[in-house]
Amino acid sequence: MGSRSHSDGGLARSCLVTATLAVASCLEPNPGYLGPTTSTTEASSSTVVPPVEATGSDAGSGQPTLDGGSTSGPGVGSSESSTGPETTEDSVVCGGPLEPCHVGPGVIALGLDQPEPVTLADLDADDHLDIIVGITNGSSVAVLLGDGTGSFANPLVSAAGQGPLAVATAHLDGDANLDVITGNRDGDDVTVMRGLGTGLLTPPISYPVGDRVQALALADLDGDGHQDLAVAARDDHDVVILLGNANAEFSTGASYPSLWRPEAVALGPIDAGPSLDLVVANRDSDDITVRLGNGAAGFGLPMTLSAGHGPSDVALGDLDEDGWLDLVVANADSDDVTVRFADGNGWFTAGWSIPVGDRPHAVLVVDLDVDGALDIIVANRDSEEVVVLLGDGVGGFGPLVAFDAQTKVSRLAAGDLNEDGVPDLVVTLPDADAIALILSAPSSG
Ligand SMILES: [Ca+2]
Ligand SMILES: [Ca+2]
Ligand SMILES: [Ca+2]
Ligand SMILES: [Ca+2]
Repeated sequence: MGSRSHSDGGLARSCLVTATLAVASCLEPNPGYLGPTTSTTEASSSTVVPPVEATGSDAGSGQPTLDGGSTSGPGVGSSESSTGPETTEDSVVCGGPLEPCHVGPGVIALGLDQPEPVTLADLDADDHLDIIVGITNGSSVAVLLGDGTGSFANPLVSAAGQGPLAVATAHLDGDANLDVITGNRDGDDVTVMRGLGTGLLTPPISYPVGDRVQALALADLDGDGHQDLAVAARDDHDVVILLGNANAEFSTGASYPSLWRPEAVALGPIDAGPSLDLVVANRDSDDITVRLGNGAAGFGLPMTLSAGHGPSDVALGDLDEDGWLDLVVANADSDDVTVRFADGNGWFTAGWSIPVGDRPHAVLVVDLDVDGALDIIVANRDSEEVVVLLGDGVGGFGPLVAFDAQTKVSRLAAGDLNEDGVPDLVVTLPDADAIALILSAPSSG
């Protein structure tokens, strides 16, 4: 493993072009490319690992960012240029590391106050992905039905809980329609809205959870065939399990104290056991709590991993393709992402700390350029951009590519909205009362 070589195939020159400004800034191949981990700190379970550093001499030069200007594009420093919801900013990133091309962000105005959480699913069962957005300064969700070309109908608005900060979809009852769940900051609850198959939803049913529900994750935790929830109540400093039944109803299961202010939660198989495990990002204690699952909706003792400052989101994916899910953390206060590699025993070795921009707020892991290797996508709230770190499949990442949104960004979702086989991105724009699409486009080559 130590001899894994750098991949140079994805490091060709690329340009970030902002069409409306007719300015191009090119990303050079990164000489300080971060290769795979060469020295790691193996830690036994239930101990605390020191803060992640880019290891050894890579620390200074090994950041996969280039200079700040070229990664932010020509919009940098133009915070006073208010982007109205109707404005479409066309940036094209193609011809280089990001093959095929992606174009955007293209803005869709919602006219609904502060859209933040977003997910993608086919709510009307026409085989085209739809966009589901929580309206955080309010108590609703908006559904935009897709036609498979990357175009969307006007939003259909249904009632949800108060101040939704998390949204997910699942089949919760016996019918063919997908249902919607929101985690609600101001309602301190989770609400379930059954799908009607049209994009509209039934009135919300509330399940109280705790103070300031911030995040949720969905999976069948006890193997009964019904979806369960792990819900972070940030200001109660715990994660509550809600157990689902066949009728879209939930009962309260165990509650797991976390450290300070759990702000994001993920479920996935971390170790070799058959059960799903729980990963929680703790915003105010700068760490990650990992609990291994017992297959019966219960979780074991907490193991604590350090992260950067202010971890705000977490994602799981096998970045080095060794069969174990690795961990990616967005750190809002240290402006970086932490990447740590799973060892298969329920623990994570040291990895990378990669600067990504100002106030990373959301992260997801997806193979955006369909080269078979997972990539990291980050929404940087204060630098108003979506940035992409292309993975090489052995744990390294190429240069950072940015899509300038010119307004604050919040949460991300990925899916093939225009049905060309290449994932597309949706990011919410809470200050603009809008969402933006970054769509795959035919390669100019
Ligand atoms: Ca649909
Ligand atoms: Ca792995
Ligand atoms: Ca990829
Ligand atoms: Ca696509």
